[in-house]
Amino acid sequence: MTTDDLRATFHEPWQLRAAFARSLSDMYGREVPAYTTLLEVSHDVNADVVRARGADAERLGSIDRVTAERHGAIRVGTPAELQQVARIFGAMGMHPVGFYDLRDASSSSVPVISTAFRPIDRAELARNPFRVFTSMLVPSDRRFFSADLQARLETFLDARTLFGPELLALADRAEADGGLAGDDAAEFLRLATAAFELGREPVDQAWYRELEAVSAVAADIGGVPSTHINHLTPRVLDIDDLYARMEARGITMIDAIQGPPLWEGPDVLLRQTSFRALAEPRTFRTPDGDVVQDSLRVRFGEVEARGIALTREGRARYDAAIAEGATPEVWRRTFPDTEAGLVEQGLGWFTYEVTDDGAGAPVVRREPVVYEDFLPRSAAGIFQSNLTEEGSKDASQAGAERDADWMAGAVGRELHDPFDLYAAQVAASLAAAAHRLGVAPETLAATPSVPTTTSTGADA
Ligand code: OOG
Ligand code: NI
Repeated sequence: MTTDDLRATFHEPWQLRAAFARSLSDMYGREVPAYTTLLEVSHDVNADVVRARGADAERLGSIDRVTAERHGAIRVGTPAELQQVARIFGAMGMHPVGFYDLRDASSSSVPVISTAFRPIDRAELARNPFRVFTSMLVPSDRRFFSADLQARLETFLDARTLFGPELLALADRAEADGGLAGDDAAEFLRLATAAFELGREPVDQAWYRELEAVSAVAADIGGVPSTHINHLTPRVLDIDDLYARMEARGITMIDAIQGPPLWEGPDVLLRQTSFRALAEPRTFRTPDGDVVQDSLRVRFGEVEARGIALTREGRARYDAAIAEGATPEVWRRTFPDTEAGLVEQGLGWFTYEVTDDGAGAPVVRREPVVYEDFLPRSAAGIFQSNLTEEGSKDASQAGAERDADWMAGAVGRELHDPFDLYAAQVAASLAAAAHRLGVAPETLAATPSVPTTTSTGADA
């Protein structure tokens, strides 16, 4: 859509979300050229998979959805900053979902807790599933920060402004009015995108290095006066092929693909990998007041393949399998190798749709629900494999207690539970299907092994 088109029309939240994802992608491509290579390779891989597998390739989302699909990652310092982020994403129909504690999930020093902003309704996800993994520093955690460093960090964070008043006012208006008209939408998108550009202001070198000795992630968040997008992740249909093609192009990838192994059964949850953080030029102010050019390696290029969302039971099995080593052998012992098996054992989420068989008879189709969230272990793995320094962490100190309730308070909004969202989506599909068939929803729920396509013989 051109700027002229934007000006002409009212933008609903999903249109703002889709336009923001595109605008961020264009900006990140200019800042990190290797990301553009990643997009090219992703497109090639997806086109090849669609050619080879036909309709089956679109089982977990249409190729249009998958091609446009991105997740971003951002990092902020304080609850006040997180609340502002929530207002900006709220304008785009993105809500906080899930709580991730990365402080313990990683052996290196990652002093953050996180949530993800994303659409929560099925129709909204289908329109554009853009999501942003959002991490917040925990300066009061003594394993990482002394009382003195905490105090200076909080003073620094409280003094900076990441999001200006015009941007926040437009965000609030969009949320209240259910969208923005023409010029306002264009201005909102411009300001929101600019808020996540890499800062050009000189970085206080001594301050940055002091934080970096504790944690490179802490320095990236609290060592600079602005924020930036850390990575923007496209979705691919064959991540093993993508990994090989990137290496063939001479781009160094991290050692592994995080998450489930490559195996013959259904894909579940999430598999992710990334190219290593690249050195980007940054300007520093030295203690003597000189302004010097140096470089930082903090931003990387991640890519992911999404699978079927798992129930709590399925997730417990997943966690156990990952702990065992995530080999194909472990997977064969842990998971059934068909979708029907996942349904029968209550491990995966599936919706039920009634369609017409073409001759007027209703047909129930079972469709897998795509996993829309993240995995703390993979997230920690991605953080960790892109850090050049381990940082320091004093495990003998007690960590600051943080949980989902605390996060909900910090963000100032309801924090949705991902499992509840999947369950509600499935329940809604069952109710609608049962209504169309004139049967009780339990009848369908009790026969979860309906094949992909079943003629029920019932009257519509
Ligand atoms: C976030 C890392 C987590 C993912 O996809 O799991 C993440 C970050 O580096 O800020 O994005
Ligand atoms: Ni990511």
